[in-house]
Parts: sequence; structure tokens; C-alpha cells
Amino acid sequence: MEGTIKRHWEDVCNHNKEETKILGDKNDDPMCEGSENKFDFSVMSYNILSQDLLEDNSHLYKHCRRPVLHWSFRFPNILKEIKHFDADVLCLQEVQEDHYGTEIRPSLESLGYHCEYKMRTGRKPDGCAICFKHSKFSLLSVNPVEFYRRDVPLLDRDNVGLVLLLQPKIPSAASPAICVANTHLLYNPRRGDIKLTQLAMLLAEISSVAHQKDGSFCPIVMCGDFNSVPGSPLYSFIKEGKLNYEGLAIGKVSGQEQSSRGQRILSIPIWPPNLGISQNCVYEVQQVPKVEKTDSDLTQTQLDKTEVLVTAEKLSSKLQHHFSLSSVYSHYFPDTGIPEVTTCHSRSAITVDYIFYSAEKEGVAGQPGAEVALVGGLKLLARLSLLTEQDLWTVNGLPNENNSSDHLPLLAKFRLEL
Ligand code: KL2
Repeated sequence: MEGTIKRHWEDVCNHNKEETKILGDKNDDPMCEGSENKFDFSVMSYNILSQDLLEDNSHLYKHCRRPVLHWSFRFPNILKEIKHFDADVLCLQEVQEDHYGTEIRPSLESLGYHCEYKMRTGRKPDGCAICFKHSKFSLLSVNPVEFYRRDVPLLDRDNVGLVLLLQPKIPSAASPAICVANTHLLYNPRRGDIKLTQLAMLLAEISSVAHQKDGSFCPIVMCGDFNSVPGSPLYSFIKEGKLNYEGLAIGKVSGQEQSSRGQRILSIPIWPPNLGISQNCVYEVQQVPKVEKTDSDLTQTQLDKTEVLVTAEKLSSKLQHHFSLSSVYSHYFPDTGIPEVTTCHSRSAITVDYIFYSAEKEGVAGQPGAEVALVGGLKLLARLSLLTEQDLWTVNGLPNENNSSDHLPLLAKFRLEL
């Protein structure tokens, strides 16, 4: 019997005391619930390793004892883990369709979850699921995203995403909705062009789902397996909201591999205009018909649309998006600088899984004496610590006797201030 690995909850919000004072809240416990001016919820992101992919890539699991690789051994462990952490929202990747129908969905429903699922297009029968506790949220909308596009030769891969809009259930208080997105981007380390386009498509869908009447966005949680490492151009684009990709080799986008020999440079633009997504990662309005019309024939809305098109046509090697996203994890252990890993098998031990969230902004930060202005957004309360590669090899890597995927689950506790 292999040993077990220890993960602990880290409180990450070091301003809790002060903010508690400002808000006039008598309860100092950051995890407290039941107050009317806040909504606390937890999120898990977990790539559970589909049995089909495990068998297709069996060379990655040669270090494992055979019995721990059987689905009949793995699933009870995965379910035990999910039950143990009891997150309010689950974003699962590599959910195999037959297992979802016969075991995963029924088991999660009996734990009080509502489950939504989007299967990949094409031949591989796995996909992304988002499940949430009935007791915490009601479902406002379900928005699946297919990254395969018959009309765009670049987009010939079958990855998908899923975006839900959830309404927090809070007695006697109005709350904004929360947008939860889940994806599993293309693995191929050499095809950063496709990965970036898939990400842009997910961001465009999130924009349209999270968009509120007043023009702002509701709080966002974006989870998944992005098949990209911390600090890579794809990762930096998510965090910074901008990326100048001029001269960047397609194999350098995700940072999974070092070499970029003989690789193409990203074309400008990366994806063609008929994808209908701007360089700002939002859906473009429908093409204005190019008929003979004078300006005076155009209504004001048509003029607005024309403007959008003109802006989009400018060729630039710059991508942008409109969210300000933070990562729950910081990817390195602060004391040692050793990397955290979220996946570990015989070929690699790296971070590719993330929970990103729209952090609340402190409107007047830096002004002494000023009260902290809370503008939408989420506050990260705590996260479940990750491990180093070395930690994982002391339990024979992944999957092992107790940890039944080649990824670790990521977990975060958030607060929405109302
Ligand atoms: O890295 V993953 O594992 O996020 O855990 O995402 C992909 C890979 C997943 C879905 O395509 O299958 C794994 N070498 C190693 N792993 C592979 C390969 C490969 N050639 N192809 C797919 N995967």
C-alpha cells in the first residue's frame, strides 16, 4: 500500500481582518456563511482521465501497477474525492460519455448536484461537465462551445468548452449571476495557433454569457485543462488580457515543450475573419451586406455595425480580452521556488490546469483612509494546496492507489460580496 499525499487548505486573503472591520461584520472567520451580504461557494476543477485516453496513451502509465488503472478501481476513488471535498461547483474534464451516463451523472445527482455535459465532437467519446449543488444555485443558461469549425480549416480539432450562467440562491438578497466556464484545450504542444483560437472562442462565449445590461460583466470563474504552462504566452494572455504574438513560433505558445525548431511563426491574424471573432475575443456583429447603399440609406444601427467591421479589419498582431482574470494558484512554492504540478505521469510533471476568476477590484486602493470600494468580482478565500513533482513520486506518481487520475483536483473557496 502506497502512502497518501497531504494537501491542506491555505487561507489566501490576508486582508480579511481589515475588510471585516470596514464591512462592520462581527464574524472574523473568513469561511463563515449565512450572512446576508455575502455568498460563499467552492469550486473544483478536475481532469479525471478518461479510460479511453488512458488506454490510447498507455505508454504514459507504465509506472503504475496494472490494477490501479482499471476504471472499476479508479471511479470509486474519484467519487470519494469529490464527495470528500464537497465543492459547490465541479468542472470536470475527460468525462467519458458512457461512464457519465451510467455512473458519473447518477452518482453526482445523488450527492445533490445538477449536471450539464458537453461531449467532444469527432471520435473520442469524452467531454467537459459542469455540476453544481441544487442547494446553492439555480441554472440560468447552458452554453456549449464547439471548437471544431467545418468552415475554418485551422479549426479541425474536436475540443469543446461549456459555459453556464448560475444564479446564487440567497435568501432576501439580490445577487448577480455567476458565469462558470470549463474547457479542455487541444493537447498538441506544437499547435499553439489552434490553442489560442480555441481560447478566443471560449472567451467570446464567456463575454456574451456574462454580459450584463449595464455593459459590465458578472463575476466569472474559468476552469479547465488549458494544456499550457504558467508563464507561457497563452497563460500570460489570460492573465494580462493582452498578447502581442508577432514573431512567436506556434510551438512556443503553450510552453509544454522547449524546442521550436522548424516551426511556423503565428500568422497575422491567427484565425480568419469568417470565424466571426474579433482580436478582442468577442463575437463580431453580422457582416453588413455589401450592397450599393449610400450612408443616408443606413440606419444608425447599421452604421454602428460598419464601425465594428472597420476596426476589426485592421491587421495587428495584438490580441486582447476584456476580463481581468486572476489565477487561484501561484504555480510555485514561495519558500523554495519549486513548481507546483497539476498533472504527473511518466512523460511530464507540470501545471496545465487552472481556476481563473474575476477578482474584485479595490476601487480606491492606495488612498490612505479611503474605504475599500468593492466592485463586483470575487474574493479568493482559500485554496487546496498543490504538490511538487517529488511529492508525487514518493507515492509512485499518478495515478496511484489513492489518486486515480493523472491530474490532481484543484479547489478554491470564493466570496461574492453583495
Ligand atoms: O495533457 V492532457 O493528456 O491535458 O492530461 O490532454 C490530452 C493528453 C488528452 C486529450 O487529448 O489526452 C492526452 N501524448 C501524451 N498525451 C496525449 C497525447 C499524446 N500524444 N494525445 C493525447 N493525450
